Amino acid sequence: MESLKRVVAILEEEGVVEPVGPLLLFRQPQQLQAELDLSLGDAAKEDELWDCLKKITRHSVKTRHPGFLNQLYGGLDEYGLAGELLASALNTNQYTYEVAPSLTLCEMEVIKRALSLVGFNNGDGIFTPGGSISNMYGLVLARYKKYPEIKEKGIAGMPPFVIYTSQDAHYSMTKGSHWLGIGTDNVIKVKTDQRGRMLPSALEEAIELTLAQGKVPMAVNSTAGTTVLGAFDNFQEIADVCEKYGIWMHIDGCWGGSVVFSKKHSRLLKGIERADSFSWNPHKMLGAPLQCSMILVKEKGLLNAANRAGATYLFQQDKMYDVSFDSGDKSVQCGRKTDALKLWTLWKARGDSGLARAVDDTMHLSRYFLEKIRDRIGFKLVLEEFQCTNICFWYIPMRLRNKTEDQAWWEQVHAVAPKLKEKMVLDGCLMIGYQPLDHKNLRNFFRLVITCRPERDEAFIDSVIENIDRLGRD
Ligand code: ABU
Repeated sequence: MESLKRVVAILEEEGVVEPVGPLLLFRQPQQLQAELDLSLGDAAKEDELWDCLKKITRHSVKTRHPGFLNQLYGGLDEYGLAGELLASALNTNQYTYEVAPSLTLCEMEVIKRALSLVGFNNGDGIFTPGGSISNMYGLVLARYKKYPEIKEKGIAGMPPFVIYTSQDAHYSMTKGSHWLGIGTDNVIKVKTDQRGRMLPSALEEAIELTLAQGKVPMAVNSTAGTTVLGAFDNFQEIADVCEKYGIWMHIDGCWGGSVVFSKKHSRLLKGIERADSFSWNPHKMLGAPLQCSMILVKEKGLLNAANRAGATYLFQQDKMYDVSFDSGDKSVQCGRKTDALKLWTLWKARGDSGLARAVDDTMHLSRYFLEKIRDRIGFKLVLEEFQCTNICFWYIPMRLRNKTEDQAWWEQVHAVAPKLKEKMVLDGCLMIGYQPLDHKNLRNFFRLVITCRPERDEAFIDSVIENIDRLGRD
């Protein structure tokens, strides 16, 4: 309890609880290394330890600061934090009912409700250590469903498997293909339209090519909320293609899956119930503490069949309770954090309607920002409309305004975002991510992301625009 009190004191003193100061006191890595004595060896004196932890906190990014608009996560739901703290303090493992009785039931309830929102009526799911792993589960299940013997025999001697994902999709498919022995050459990046949505016709062409090459189409990964442009694929049309060719359909809903709560915006997810698996990260839009990710599967029993190893020291079949409540063999991990509790707590506190309101408000604010910068001098939109709460734009400083937009001009615009980002970070008022999109021939642009937490208002969004203008002055 003494430690907990000291942690709370640090959080208060260092502006984590009420993030009113700068969102970061930036130091270059060597400078920070010199300022923080992090060396390990002899036991530290108690005061030295706490002083060190205070400094670590001081030099951490205050992601609860409203100016943190940098990633697909940000802020922190206070109820989520309560669940996270409790889970950490309980310090147990999600794998068996034996060591996590009530937490097992929490995970089951959250998964049941999530399955019902996605429209998987007799499905299954588990929490995983993050979206990339959730997506990898999708690939493992796709392959197991087609060739269950792979579990015992391995992939030697099999024809090459091919995965289809979009040019705008998250890179986890590339990483997953390597880890699963599929190979990154066998990940086809299907062309997208201008807004970043996978083109179903291009998907079909790619599948035909795979078949002509004697390879095996394994899985299609479509996306609900792409990482940069926030695009939602057309799930109905992609499901038609998957059904036609008998290919597993996975949806990476890690970012945009949370719109499922909103009556107004859930139309973006039309057709998701036709997928075979779905990944969702409430630690993104909803502000659940990192990490909070799950894989949802349409077919009950498949997770267990694919991953089961039957360790007899852990999953004894003659236990004193119904062992179907042991979830551990559905997972590739052995030890598994009890991540469900933080989402259960957050969801229980806010209710479906509270979460719907949070999503709607966030969508509204992103539209407000979009309309505010649409015709504002110095701002140039990457797209006319955005489907999610990522709003992408270039900032055009005074010296580059009203000039011909030739290659030399774009070279200069490309250099603006990193420079302006540096100013934001050093000023401590804002953090907004930037990136190029090479496949769309787009030079560095900002991606401002609004999440449900902390709650922001229109006045704050106005101040963001003013701050960008102030820092972007030549
Ligand atoms: N896992 C994708 C998140 C990347 C981002 O926060 O921008």
